[in-house]
Amino acid sequence: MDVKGCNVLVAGSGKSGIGAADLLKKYGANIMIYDGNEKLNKEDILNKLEDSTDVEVILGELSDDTIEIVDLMILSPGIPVDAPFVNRVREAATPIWGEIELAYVASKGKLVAITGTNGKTTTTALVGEIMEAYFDKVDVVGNIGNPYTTTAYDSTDDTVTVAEISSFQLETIHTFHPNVSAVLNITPDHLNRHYTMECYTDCKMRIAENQNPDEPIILNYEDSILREYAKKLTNKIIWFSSQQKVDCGVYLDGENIMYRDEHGDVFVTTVNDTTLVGIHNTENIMAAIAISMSMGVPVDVIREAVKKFKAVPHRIEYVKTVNDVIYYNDSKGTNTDASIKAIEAMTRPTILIAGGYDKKVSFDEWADSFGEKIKYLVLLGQTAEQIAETVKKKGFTNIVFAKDLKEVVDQCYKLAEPGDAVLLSPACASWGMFDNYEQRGDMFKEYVNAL
Ligand code: UMA
Repeated sequence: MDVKGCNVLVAGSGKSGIGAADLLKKYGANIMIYDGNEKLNKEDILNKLEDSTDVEVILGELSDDTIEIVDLMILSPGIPVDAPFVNRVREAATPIWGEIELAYVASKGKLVAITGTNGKTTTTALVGEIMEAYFDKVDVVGNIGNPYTTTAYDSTDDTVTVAEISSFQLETIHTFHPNVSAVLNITPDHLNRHYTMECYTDCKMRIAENQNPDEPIILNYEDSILREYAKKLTNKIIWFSSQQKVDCGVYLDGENIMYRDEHGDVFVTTVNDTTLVGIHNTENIMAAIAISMSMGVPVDVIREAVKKFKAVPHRIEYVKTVNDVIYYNDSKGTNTDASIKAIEAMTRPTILIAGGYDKKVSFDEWADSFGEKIKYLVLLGQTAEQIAETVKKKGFTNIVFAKDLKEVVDQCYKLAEPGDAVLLSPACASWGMFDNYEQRGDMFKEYVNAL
């Protein structure tokens, strides 16, 4: 990568920005880190860098003088591509790359990229473990919380990189080219950023735009949006389906997960040989199998790795049982579809905790999934009122409001009776009240463990 002596503006000083700046430094670029949050401390940002020599930090407003000297801007995923300062950089005809584009350009070896509205973290973690069981050098990166830029420099021709990729990250790719890609599902999410489902879908499908026709894209046959979109793809499609046999790909035959290609059908594993629960997790496993088979991993290695794999934290995670009430942390249920899956996985009368950052989505379908299972709804955050109005229209009135997560847990403790479950599955992002969903989930677990 030839950026020596170039003036590179790294926008965003979160994980991605720091990863990008560290990487660029190794290639000899002149680095300016810009963050719109003027309350941040410049020293704190510099201290996060491996080498902060000659790195400039700019907070708050970005001047025209700075924009004029910038040769390349690296954008963090959380910054909208139509933010005013981004438009100003674009108008100056300065190239804009996302953090994953930068990492891709700098990296070597093979790349597996996984996207989808839900299940991407579980699937990425599982694929990572399968790859680690077979290949010598594996990096698991991306939206999962480990920026791709932190591993790119040390990658070699033998490295296998498994990347969880969000729609935000796909907006700013150019040459990003996975050897194997996967789109697990597409349901409404992040519509405040992408505006329409069409734009959101187009953005997700960019994951495969640079792939050659013989390189596989793994798709969920039961997702109507994906099945429709597949008609216009020129890629090699490998399907997975929890409902029917597919001509080429992974399917469920009773409890058996099978793989089929032109050579015939192969038994891979059974749904009983895993600790993951719910049909959505069976789909994640099937996607991971399709990806791993495409990467040439033998079936017995896949079977063993699936068996050993444990659920990722914050995804329908068991926390504690208090007075025969089971508390579950599903803080990663940051959209309605993920939360519906958690509700479906509950087998007891449930007190549901929901609400958070407003992504401008409807809560109708989510409220319809309550059935008789949800006893009480405890609400917090920006969307609390909107959610209350939606569920009231459907005749659900057992609603309690709380000002913070501590009060939420106290309310649940009072409301719950032996035999109930308490489920934190907010159907909303955590932003605004928490740094991220991990912090929200960790705080919830802390309060529950103190009961
Ligand atoms: N910022 C601005 N201007 C803006 C917006 C943000 O300057 O308009 C600054 C903020 O002040 C902050 C910095 O940008 O200092 C944060 O950057 P960021 O939001 O891109 O966050 P990172 O720490 O770099 O984390 C990002 C991903 N975050 C988002 O996409 C919002 C992380 O995904 C990811 O793990 C990480 O890169 C490593 O790749 C989190 C996420 O919530 C888990 N993802 C969404 C999701 O899963 O639904 C997409």
